[in-house]
Amino acid sequence: MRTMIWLGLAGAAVMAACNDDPVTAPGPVPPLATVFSATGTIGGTVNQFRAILGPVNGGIAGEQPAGRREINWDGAAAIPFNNRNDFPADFFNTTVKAGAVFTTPGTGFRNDSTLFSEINPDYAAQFLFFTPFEMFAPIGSNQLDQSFRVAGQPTPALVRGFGIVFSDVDLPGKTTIQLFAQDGSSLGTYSAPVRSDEGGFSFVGVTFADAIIARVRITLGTGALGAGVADISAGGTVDLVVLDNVMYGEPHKAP
Ligand SMILES: [Ca+2]
Ligand SMILES: [Ca+2]
Ligand SMILES: [Ca+2]
Repeated sequence: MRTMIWLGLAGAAVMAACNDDPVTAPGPVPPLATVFSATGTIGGTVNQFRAILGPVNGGIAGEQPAGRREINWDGAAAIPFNNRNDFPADFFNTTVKAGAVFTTPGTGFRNDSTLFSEINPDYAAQFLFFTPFEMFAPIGSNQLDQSFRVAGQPTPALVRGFGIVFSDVDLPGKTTIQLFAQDGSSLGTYSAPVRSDEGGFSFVGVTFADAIIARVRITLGTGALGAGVADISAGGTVDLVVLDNVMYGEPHKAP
């Protein structure tokens, strides 16, 4: 297991001031991010991240005082929508009340139990579920956004941490989560490390002291899944990446 935890100022490009700069008042101090990152045997880091967010609240409707929500994509309620390209974007706030809604510039979402082999048979040799047997990906794009709601309600919400398990990160710096505050400002972009073993899992998670994350932009490698699209490790030109468990702090109503 390779685990890395570091503290950083969210979204801050730290620059030394030139000596001849005019003296200016210091700007607002960006919030301090704690970043968790692992590849290979990631379970220890994932459990550490889960523990920091707190016990899982499952699909309990309404705002809970503390704890986390976690989507593993494996529940029976998703079965009617599995292995199709029209998985409902609000499923995890309406059917399962977990406070998560998704958007994508692509054409839809897929909750898949076949390692995406029904899209392309070679994908079964690339991807692996972290929790059996379903994983998730957008269709027609390698990008999706997750935003937060008070569980089961349309009310926008904020979370204090967000982490995600990826499968088959082949290129450095291309699979990322970018966190955004309620005012749309960036709280930083954080990369998942390249896969280091047969399992091929990568984890990145970020926490703040307070619930300040309104939206997360998830970028999966460098290309979208497709029948004629091979992964870069299988003779293709793009790095294909899919996601499994998504974990985040309890969504609290935005002020
Ligand atoms: Ca799963
Ligand atoms: Ca690969
Ligand atoms: Ca890949």
